[in-house]
Amino acid sequence: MGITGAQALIKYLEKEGVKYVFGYPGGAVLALYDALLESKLIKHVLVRQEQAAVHAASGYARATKKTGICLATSGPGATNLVTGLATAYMDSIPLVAITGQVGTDMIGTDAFQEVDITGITMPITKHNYLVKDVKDLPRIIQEAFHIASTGRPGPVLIDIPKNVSSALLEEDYPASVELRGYKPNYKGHPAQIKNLAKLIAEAQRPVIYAGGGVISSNATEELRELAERINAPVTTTLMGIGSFPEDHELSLGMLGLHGTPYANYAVTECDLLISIGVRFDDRVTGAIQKFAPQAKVTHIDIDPAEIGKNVTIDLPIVGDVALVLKDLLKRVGSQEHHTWLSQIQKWKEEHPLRYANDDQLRPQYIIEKLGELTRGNAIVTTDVGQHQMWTAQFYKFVGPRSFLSSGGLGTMGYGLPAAVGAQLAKPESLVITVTGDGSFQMNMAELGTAVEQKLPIKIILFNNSYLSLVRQLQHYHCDQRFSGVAFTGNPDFVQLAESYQNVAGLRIAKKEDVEPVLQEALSNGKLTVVECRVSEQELVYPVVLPNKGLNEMVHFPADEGGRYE
Ligand SMILES: Cc1ncc(C[n+]2csc(CCOP(=O)(O)OP(=O)(O)O)c2C)c(N)n1
Repeated sequence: MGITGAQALIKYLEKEGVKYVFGYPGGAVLALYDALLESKLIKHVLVRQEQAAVHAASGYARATKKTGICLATSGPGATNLVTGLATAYMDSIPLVAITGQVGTDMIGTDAFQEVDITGITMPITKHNYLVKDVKDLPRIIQEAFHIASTGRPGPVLIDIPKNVSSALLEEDYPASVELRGYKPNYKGHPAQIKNLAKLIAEAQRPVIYAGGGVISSNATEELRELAERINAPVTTTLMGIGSFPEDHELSLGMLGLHGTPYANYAVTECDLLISIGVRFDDRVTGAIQKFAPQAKVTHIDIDPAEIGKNVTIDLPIVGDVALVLKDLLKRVGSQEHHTWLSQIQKWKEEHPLRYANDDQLRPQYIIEKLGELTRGNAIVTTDVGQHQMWTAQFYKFVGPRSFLSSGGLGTMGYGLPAAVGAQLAKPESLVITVTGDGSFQMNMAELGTAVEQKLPIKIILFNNSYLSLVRQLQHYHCDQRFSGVAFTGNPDFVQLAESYQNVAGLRIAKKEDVEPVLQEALSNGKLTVVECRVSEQELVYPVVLPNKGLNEMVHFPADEGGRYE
């Protein structure tokens, strides 16, 4: 006699080294939850809404490089995963999502809680499966883990009908994965690598443009070695933050829409752009015809579909970033670029990242202090909005997997559940969420999950009672007609925090509070919400407006103290 599909699933998850399953139960997954009770190796984390289960699994994966797992019931449970799956897909995060489905004989009948989740998630998963026969389950689970974590990582969904979970199974886990038609190319073409080395040797004004691919391939050491060897400045995308230490003299910080002025100038003026694990997102390029106009553009990426997608590439290399950089390092010698680096230094001095550093409470100042107090030794998750951009600009990240944010989809509600996943993955680490009052209210119920799991996450909440990044867009694009962006019904967030057991609620209302309150929050060992009362009138600078090139950015208007009403 065999075991049930549900028991087999749990056994194989154990075999894959799964420690946490983030989930929410329902009728279609009763057997899976029942089998989960027997596991000594896997802990179930009950979230408050399925979207948070995917985000938590994603936070876990981003903090560790391991595949994150989430579990939901059929129908509404499954559809609640959609935003999280799209978020993970856009950011290439390895996930396996398991959903329950109505019995195979009921599929297509509009049965209670039936939804075609494989159809719905087709464009937002790397691959998905509907398991029609329990015999296929072992192979499918193994393939799902393989596909999620190899090549360009991504989410994979497995939809398991009720009768499949309860059917008996004799099959065992296959010894190895056999997937025809799926063979990621890891080793870059030697001739192309040689050509890149030649372009590097000839370049006078090189810039390295590093993205999330550097982090997902664990290539930060190689990146640093390359930058130092060829004496080239490094700018990162939002997803690439942490791939290169921002306290390094070759660091240009982030480029693009809200990037640093010096990164935007350097990319516009460079003669060689060494793009590594990036996707030439529109937030990075600005007007595409004005992007890196003087440069030979080279691109290293594991995913051939990325090459030439948005920008014409002079020299493509398809392969794993770490392996390609290792090969490249064998071929490039030391270089100096004195003139280029002194030009960059001049830009840094003339156009630093700025904000009104006056006696008002400024969100940028809070982030800067947070960076100083933690010295980059924390995992910081963010939500989406101005606070996210200021965190990217002012925190000064020094290591990989320390900045976890929804880059591609820009998903509000990501920060807290991602922090739950990251803190479970790294119990010894300080985990901080920087959020806005809009984003926080999308998933603040996850405070309950964090309480239950006893996670000492620090939530730095910028409360301006506004959706202020949208307000900023309306400032520029709608002639300051502010529509649908003000909250008048916000709770008292300090009281809200304190309504949970053993959660601290703190408040920062003026500049002098910043250091002492942050210090208290960072050292109290508890789940803590720090509400920072900031102004909705603050704007993120610099900003590249539509159809403009990166060098045409709007700078911080120094004399106006950051206010423009
Ligand atoms: C789920 C979702 N809905 C809508 C948006 C559009 N959006 C982008 S930023 C933003 C405002 C965010 O406000 P808040 O979280 O308070 O952050 P702030 O900009 O004030 O720092 C909105 C509504 C989004 N990114 N995600």
